[in-house]
Amino acid sequence: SAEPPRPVQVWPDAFAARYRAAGYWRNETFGAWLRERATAHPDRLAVVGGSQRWTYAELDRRASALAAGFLGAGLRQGDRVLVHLPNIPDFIAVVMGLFRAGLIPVYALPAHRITEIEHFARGSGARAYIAAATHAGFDYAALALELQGRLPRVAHVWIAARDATVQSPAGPFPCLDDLYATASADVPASVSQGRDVAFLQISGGSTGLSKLIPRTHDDYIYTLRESARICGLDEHAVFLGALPIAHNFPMSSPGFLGTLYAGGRVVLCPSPDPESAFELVERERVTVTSLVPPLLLQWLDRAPASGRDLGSLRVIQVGGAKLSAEIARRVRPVLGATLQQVFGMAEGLVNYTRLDDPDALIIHTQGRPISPDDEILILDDEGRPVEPGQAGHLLTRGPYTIRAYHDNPSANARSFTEDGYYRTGDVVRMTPEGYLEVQGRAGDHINRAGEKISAEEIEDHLLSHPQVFDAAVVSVPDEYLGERSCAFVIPKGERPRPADLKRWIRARGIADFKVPDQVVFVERFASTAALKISRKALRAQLRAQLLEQE
Ligand code: J2J
Repeated sequence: SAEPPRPVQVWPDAFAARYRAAGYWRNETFGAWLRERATAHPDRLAVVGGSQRWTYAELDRRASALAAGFLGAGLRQGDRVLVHLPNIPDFIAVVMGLFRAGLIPVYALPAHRITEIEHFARGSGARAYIAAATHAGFDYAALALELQGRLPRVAHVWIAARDATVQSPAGPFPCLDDLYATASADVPASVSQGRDVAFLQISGGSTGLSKLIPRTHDDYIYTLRESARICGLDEHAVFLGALPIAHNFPMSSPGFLGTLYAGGRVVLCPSPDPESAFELVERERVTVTSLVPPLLLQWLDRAPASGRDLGSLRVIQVGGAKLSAEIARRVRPVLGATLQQVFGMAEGLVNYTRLDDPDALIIHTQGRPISPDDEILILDDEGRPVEPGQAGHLLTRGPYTIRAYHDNPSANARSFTEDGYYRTGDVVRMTPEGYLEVQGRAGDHINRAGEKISAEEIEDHLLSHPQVFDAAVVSVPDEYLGERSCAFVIPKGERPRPADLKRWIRARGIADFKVPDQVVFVERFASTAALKISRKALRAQLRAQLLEQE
């Protein structure tokens, strides 16, 4: 079979030249800057998690050992490697080791299951899979076995914990701890160039399955540098990774990578529950963290009675889904920190409110772009610019927004204009100050507490059930989650029980957050009679019907 294509990301020459001339792209690489930091301040703490406390020198050494181990096992520069790890220090050593070796991480969320992992492995042509043995009650080593059974191309598996007992047919899976022990004296700081693809991030997926997003060293490091500056990070910064750090937000805005880039310390919280986070904030004197709105709600709710000293917190970033002004207002009085709203996307564009902005902007807007070269278009349904201050579709291009997904011509044709703008699918308006307010989405995904769910993907799973004739999945406003998912189902023959349908979906091997929160049975969809009604129109109608009933 043909070799799968290598990931690339190319901007037209004139744009690339402009971004280099402006100093955005500096031909820096991940492997090289980590070595620079480790040389400049070897003994400063870089990563804290569980019982581990790694200095910059230690992180650098581990990255080199892993790089040597991965290449020694037979992986070749440019190979893709699925990274399926929770918030543990190994996550950071692994990605830094992959960067150093010129290998390309493909990030999966801990919640993803075999169906999604297989999709990412196929789409990227991955040759290796790295996971924890078990985490939060799930057996990732068993998933590894299943994956290799389905896709023999994934020839290499590494498991994070030494006590992994799962045997592959060829014996126990090797573990990272064995690689850390490898001698690695002759690993170069970096074998990559700035323009090379550093990793594949996954898209929120508005239609169908997630797409793969190739980001280069040049473009991503630019966002780290600027995000760290905008968020006031320096060597004194202590960043708490509370959301799963495979998410683009806690990874790069400025996230754990931006914190390390700035020479600060990353503290990893392996569980999302606020009490674990508060304990770490107090113990490690955390200064900044990133949260999605529902998690912020929990923090606001539980911080006062937690008995923890949270006085070290300077900045609470909130993004991933719309934050209401009501809640935004409570951040400073309750948590004693400055709120920063963050409106970003794994495809590129990130907007921040600035720390010294007036309260009106911090509370009511989702910020303004990182770069003076982020180009923003707000268009009406016919593709014409809206009047100033009016809402419209957000399109963007710039020095860190991709021009194409990996190996996906049909998605590229849909998601990018001919002159290279990315269609975000978001509906926004711009304030006179040039700040964006997110109004909603044009596309049909569900933004469930910051996790994006494609309606189409879940409908396909429902349709595979023998007692389902047709299905439409819609988002419903939810006080706590922001949005929850509701599946309208036309049964075929005997009506299945909602719980059985949910179990069916789960058994398809997909992330738990994608299982419909609510199932409503209907006899027919009113307008499917008019044969050509779009799914989009149908979903809108069903959503309206549901809201009316409530
Ligand atoms: C409303 N909607 C928002 C916000 C994202 C930083 C922050 C977030 C993400 C992210 C990210 C929103 N208000 N503040 O990658 O680097 C919705 C929009 C957007 C989509 C992108 C980062 N912040 N959104 O959430 O790729 O609909 O990235 O297009 O997961 O989340 O989702 P994702």
